[in-house]
Amino acid sequence: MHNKDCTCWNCPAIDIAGKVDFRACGQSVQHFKKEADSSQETYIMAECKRRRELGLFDPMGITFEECPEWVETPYGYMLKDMRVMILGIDGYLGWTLALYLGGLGCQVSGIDNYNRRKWVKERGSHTVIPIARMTDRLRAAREVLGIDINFREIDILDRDKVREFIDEVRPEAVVHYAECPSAPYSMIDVEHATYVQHNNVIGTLGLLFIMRDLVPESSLIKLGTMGEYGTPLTGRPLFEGMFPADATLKWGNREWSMGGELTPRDPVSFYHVSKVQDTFNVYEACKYWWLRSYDVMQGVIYGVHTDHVAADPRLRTRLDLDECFGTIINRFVIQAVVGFPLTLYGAGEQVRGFIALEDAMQCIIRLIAKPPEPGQYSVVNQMSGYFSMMKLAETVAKVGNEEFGLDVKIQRVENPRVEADRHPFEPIFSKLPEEFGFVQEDNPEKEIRRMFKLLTKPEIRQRIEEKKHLILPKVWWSGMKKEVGQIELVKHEKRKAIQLKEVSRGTLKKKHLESVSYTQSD
Ligand code: USQ
Repeated sequence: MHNKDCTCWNCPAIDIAGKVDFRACGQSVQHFKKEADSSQETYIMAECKRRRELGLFDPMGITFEECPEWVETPYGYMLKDMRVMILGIDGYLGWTLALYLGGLGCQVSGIDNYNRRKWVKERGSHTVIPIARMTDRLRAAREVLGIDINFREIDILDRDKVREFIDEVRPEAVVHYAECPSAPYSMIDVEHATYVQHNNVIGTLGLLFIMRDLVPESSLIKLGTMGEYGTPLTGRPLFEGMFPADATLKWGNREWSMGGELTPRDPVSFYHVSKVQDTFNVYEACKYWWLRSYDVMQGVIYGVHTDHVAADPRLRTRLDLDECFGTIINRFVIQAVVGFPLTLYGAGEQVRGFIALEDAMQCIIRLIAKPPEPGQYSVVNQMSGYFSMMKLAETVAKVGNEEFGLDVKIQRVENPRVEADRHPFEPIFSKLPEEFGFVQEDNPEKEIRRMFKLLTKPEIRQRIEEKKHLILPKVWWSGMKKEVGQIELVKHEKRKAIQLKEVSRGTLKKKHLESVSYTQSD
């Protein structure tokens, strides 16, 4: 169990009492650990809200393994009937996570204002997998899975209502998905850019104050994005939020340690900028108020499957095809189903980190199971592999052609975004497997196959046909408004040549090369 040695110090069920120097919080919690039982200057005692009979005790004295309130699950020890609140519970990830957590015996609550449904409707689109209304979702969760979800229709910007609900539920972990997730949506015009930044940044900032006042001991699992880092052309590794202890900065003939400092961010849209702003706000809140947070830099998600959402049609999670809310692998499979040539933007050699829906759920649950220490702000890069867009298109085409009898073509279209489409990429994503026991269970090919099975059903194919005209992008980062034009249909031989070029390019870092050759044979 990855969290067996955690102690009450990590547990959201304790109240901290004692003489604490709140100025020395954040990264320096080690200091208190050392001093806990010796110094007269600083000491901390704990009181357990679940086991009042213990009185005041040393928070480092009882481990999760020893505590009867922490029970074994496949994801580590978890607090019995843990109260987890999901902000944005009606979305692609929120709904899926609610069922997953409910299945583990957590008391799940959540808020949503149905904005995701509204944004997609505003773009003239719909989810290609039909989803039920919230009342029907909740009823189905109860009837089919025996899960009771405490839902409230609330906008994250309505701070009074959020405060009231958090006060009522007193969540022990808060998962924050209540943001607009779309880069293209934020680039439509000034109204959309300001709307996305206001919704995301102010929503999160308000939440931080509410958590400070009501539940400072709860962990905040905050959804960030790998896109915060951008794709530095220097090839510098994308560390997990902060520089490792042995990183140094050299300038002239001087040298400094960079260990523990936030790494540079280079976002790629106004949406991504909102996530960077969140990073700083959450980081500061942990520093000022001893809040505890995992900031999750998530790669691009793909897939539709977990056992829970597949248990009944009313439990399905959404899947979008439009340029704003459909993400690449999902869009490619959707395109393939209706014979639309897969849309590679630009050269198609961009590389991004990816993670399957089910694996992403596993990661979040493992993070909930191992809460950060008071004041701890920690970043995890949540992805399970990285691939070029061309490689992904090839994989979708291969599975579609060979296993589903389709005729899948690939096209290169003008790239409406401002992004490097040839670049080195060396993400570090070792914390989740090494510190939280994450084991990858899914991969693009497996999930693509599963998606084809579902999406080739006549009623879903029909829903895709109805919105096919929304596949080609019209939102340009430059502000131009026109549908992108085709550059070329990519012939099979050319696809092969591009991949070979990828592996032979001398400027790429060794690790990147390994990844490319790995994905070729995958
Ligand atoms: N792309 C294509 N063809 C398409 C769609 C996209 O070539 O039809 C390319 C884009 O140019 C981009 C890459 O695929 O280089 C990824 O695009 P995407 O639309 O799948 O994802 P993105 O806009 O990066 O945003 C998505 C989620 C966002 C999350 C982000 C993680 O919408 O919420 O933060 O993935 S990351 O990309 O790591 O920043």
